[in-house]
Amino acid sequence: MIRDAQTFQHLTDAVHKFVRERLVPNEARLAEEDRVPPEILGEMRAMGLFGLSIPEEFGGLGLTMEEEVLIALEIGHTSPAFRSIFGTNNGIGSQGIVIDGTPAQKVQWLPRLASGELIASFALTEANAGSDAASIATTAKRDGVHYRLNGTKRFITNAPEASVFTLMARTGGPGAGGISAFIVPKDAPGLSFGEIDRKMGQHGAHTCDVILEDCLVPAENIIGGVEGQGFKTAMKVLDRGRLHIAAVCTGLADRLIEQALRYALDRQQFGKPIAEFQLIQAMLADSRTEAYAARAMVLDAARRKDAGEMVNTEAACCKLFASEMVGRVADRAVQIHGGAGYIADYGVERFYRDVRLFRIYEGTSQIQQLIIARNMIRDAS
Ligand code: COS
Repeated sequence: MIRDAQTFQHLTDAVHKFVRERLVPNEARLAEEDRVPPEILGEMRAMGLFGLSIPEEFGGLGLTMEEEVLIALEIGHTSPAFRSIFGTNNGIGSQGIVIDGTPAQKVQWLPRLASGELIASFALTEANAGSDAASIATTAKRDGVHYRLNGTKRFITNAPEASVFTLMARTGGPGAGGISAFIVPKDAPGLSFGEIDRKMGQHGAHTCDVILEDCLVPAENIIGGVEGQGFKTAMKVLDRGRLHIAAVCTGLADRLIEQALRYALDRQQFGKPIAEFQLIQAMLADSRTEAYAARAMVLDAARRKDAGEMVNTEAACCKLFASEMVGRVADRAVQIHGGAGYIADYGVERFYRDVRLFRIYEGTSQIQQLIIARNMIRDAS
């Protein structure tokens, strides 16, 4: 099927409406109950949100990177924990299979990920391998028709809900070249979970440890069918993921600006709306400018990716700028709300806590800086 502009516009309009009519009114409930309401999960599945980036031949919508970014800008308008539950199916949880999987792996896993029947998760991080991803200690040793995995993965998004993991483990020597990526079903013998982590924000999205004790995974589940390619798979997946996160940050910044502006227009002090005071206007204008810049960056990087360019630097620039930007925007939104910004009822403080994670996961701001500068130096020499 060739998707035309009209079909995509229809999807964008539907997501826009869904976010405002179904997700925004349930934001407080999501945080309080610490879970995505089950009926909303069903609606997300029906809309195809779990398969946005999975190719059409495997039942997904097969969006281009630019289209995916446009949808992420819409989704960004609400609590990030709503996106989290289907974000891994479109991003880090499925893309290893989409990009590097064998034809048989694609047929076996992608249709059920696209429909949302299965929830995907990405397991790279460990207690002693966060930013330094190439130093993971989890091992995978060939044992007949299986690999035997041992180790513990930490802070794994959606792990408690996940049915299947893209999981990096060491099959060879030290460093990036010794790492392989595996498709690990949650019911693989020897796999168990730690307690759900108690987090600062993004309540409703869950992380926990994934523990592998002589965990047996069929040998055919090694992504791409070859050992030693797992680190590269993870890095490619993260390039896409970082663009996605940057778009979500930008959508959320727009939401917070809208909310802060509305408050500034309503709130009267010294006999007039505070929006008429230039110091408030400066905060609104700075937020608007920075969100506009982030939008332009992420759309440009997405178009480059669609054109076949390697966007390692651009993805890092987008993730760095947009995640830091939404932190400043959320801070100003709290400030414009004054005392009300610190009170839970207004919801701004919840976003202030939620956005803090964007500067950390899928590579900290410092790792993005490192990637950008390293690539600059490489290109100059
Ligand atoms: N696409 C394709 N290949 C890539 C790549 C990319 N984006 N980035 C690196 N590679 C390749 C390199 O080309 C290299 O291949 P060769 O050995 O054939 O030359 C190999 O992968 C190793 O790369 P590199 O030498 O850059 O590895 P480093 O250990 O130096 O990587 C960084 C350092 C910081 C880039 C990496 O550890 C990283 O991204 N860390 C952050 C991890 C992260 O985001 N964690 C969040 C977990 S998910 S919530």
